[in-house]
Amino acid sequence: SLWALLLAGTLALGACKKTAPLSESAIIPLPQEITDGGGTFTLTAESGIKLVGSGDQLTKIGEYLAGKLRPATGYEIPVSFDGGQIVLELTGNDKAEAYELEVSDSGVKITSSGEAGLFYGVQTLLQLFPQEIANSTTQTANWEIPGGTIKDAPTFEYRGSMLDVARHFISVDDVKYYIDQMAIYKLNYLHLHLTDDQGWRIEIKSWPKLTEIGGSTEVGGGEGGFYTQEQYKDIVAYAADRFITIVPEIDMPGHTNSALASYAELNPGVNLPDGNLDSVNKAPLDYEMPLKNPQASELYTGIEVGWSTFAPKLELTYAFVDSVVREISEITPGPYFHIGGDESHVTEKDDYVYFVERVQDIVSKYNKTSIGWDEIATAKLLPGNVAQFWALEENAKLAKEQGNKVLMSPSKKAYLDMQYDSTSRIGLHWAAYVELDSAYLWDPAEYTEGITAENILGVEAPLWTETVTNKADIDYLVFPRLSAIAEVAWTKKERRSWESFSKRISSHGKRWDIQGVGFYKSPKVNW
Ligand code: TNX
Repeated sequence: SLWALLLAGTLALGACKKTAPLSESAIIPLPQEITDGGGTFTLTAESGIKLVGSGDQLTKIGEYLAGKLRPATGYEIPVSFDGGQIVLELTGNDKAEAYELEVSDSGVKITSSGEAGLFYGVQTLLQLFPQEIANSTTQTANWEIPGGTIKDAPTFEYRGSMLDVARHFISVDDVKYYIDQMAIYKLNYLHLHLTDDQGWRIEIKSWPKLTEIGGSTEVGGGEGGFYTQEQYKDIVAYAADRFITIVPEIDMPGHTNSALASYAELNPGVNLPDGNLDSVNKAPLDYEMPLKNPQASELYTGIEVGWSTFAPKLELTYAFVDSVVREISEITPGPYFHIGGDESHVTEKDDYVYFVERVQDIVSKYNKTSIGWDEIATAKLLPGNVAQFWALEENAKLAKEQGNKVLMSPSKKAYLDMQYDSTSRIGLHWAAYVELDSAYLWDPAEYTEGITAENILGVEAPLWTETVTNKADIDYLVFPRLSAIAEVAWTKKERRSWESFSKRISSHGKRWDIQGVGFYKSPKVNW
């Protein structure tokens, strides 16, 4: 009778753990359309993944899914074109991000006309399994998922995040970790802020001192670091396998002290060896170059902004920018090159405009589209170029008036380096304190007056790293806010609610705990 009691108890417990309907699953970002169906699908030791269609990445997507299912289940999960209950069907060969997912007693089917869409279907599927699936060692669990259909597609085409690897250098491994996390939330652009006053983080073969000198320190005086071009290519490829495009940023003409410290001749007021200024100073604006000995600036490890500038009237500046843009463009398959342009407080206004226009031309010569912080909209933008809104609404409007799109990164909502509240152990608060609900409760198309969906390329959440020195710091500031921003970018406004999000995010917290992601346990959520 003791056994009967135990058995009854176990059955009762099992019944309590009944799989919730598909429409109540903790999927983030919330899919656009979910229809509950009868039945459930259970993954077993006999389950496999069947690929249908052809495409370079199809097998990789199947292996990615299997790689996520194998450790916790301990199952073999073969991937083949022959058979399997989990079908990944590629119906075309386009760039579609939309997908459909069907779950029934007999199996799972994900369909898309694009590899990216298929990959997103896989992310959704992974979130349907019990949280134990996040373990790296074998668990005993009932690997059951609810039946029904999901039809999904993103609201905005650009869904990004930024890592400032300049203020504090971030290792290749940590960047890859970040890419893995982004992929879970269907984010598709990673913007790398590769240069700033405190550090130059990308090898430029024709200007080697940039990394030798400019890469040698960071905020607080640590040892800094940089990516070789090979390492950068490795990051690009790792991201591409997760349908994430790298956007490299060289911030200029301000935020350039690390370059100015590396090369004396980039500083305004340099006296050439032959004393002949004409050879470098061919810019059409008149420019009184004070004659003095070439002098590089000092390396900088503080966190003030807005005090450095390239010399916009010095022709050598453009030869330099040309080399940098050329070398980076050659190893960047994505369409965008970020030219910075923020907080150039010591650059003369006319010079600033002239500089931004010439740099846009250089970028377009190398077949890239420029993105710049919103200040670049004070210059004449080339068609297709993008202004990244972070502070000034009038700049967003200038971009719109020129027929250019805006990338939405309002600092009061999307800045991952803002403290959650006054007690947060790291972070800044010049824009706002950004609690999780605040990061969630806004809509890109309604945030700035006059800037509507048709003017918006997408959303990006930047992580500035003045106060961020390691992975634990990244985890703490980024999660759970990045998940909130991802949903703001993906899910249409009418479907979003804080009440629903705050429930779903708690289930993601359990997975983060399993995986050792040191997220911020916001008091707004019942974790
Ligand atoms: C402003 S946002 C900056 C960065 C700082 C950030 C800190 C922007 C375009 N410029 O240089 O790191 O504030 O929150």
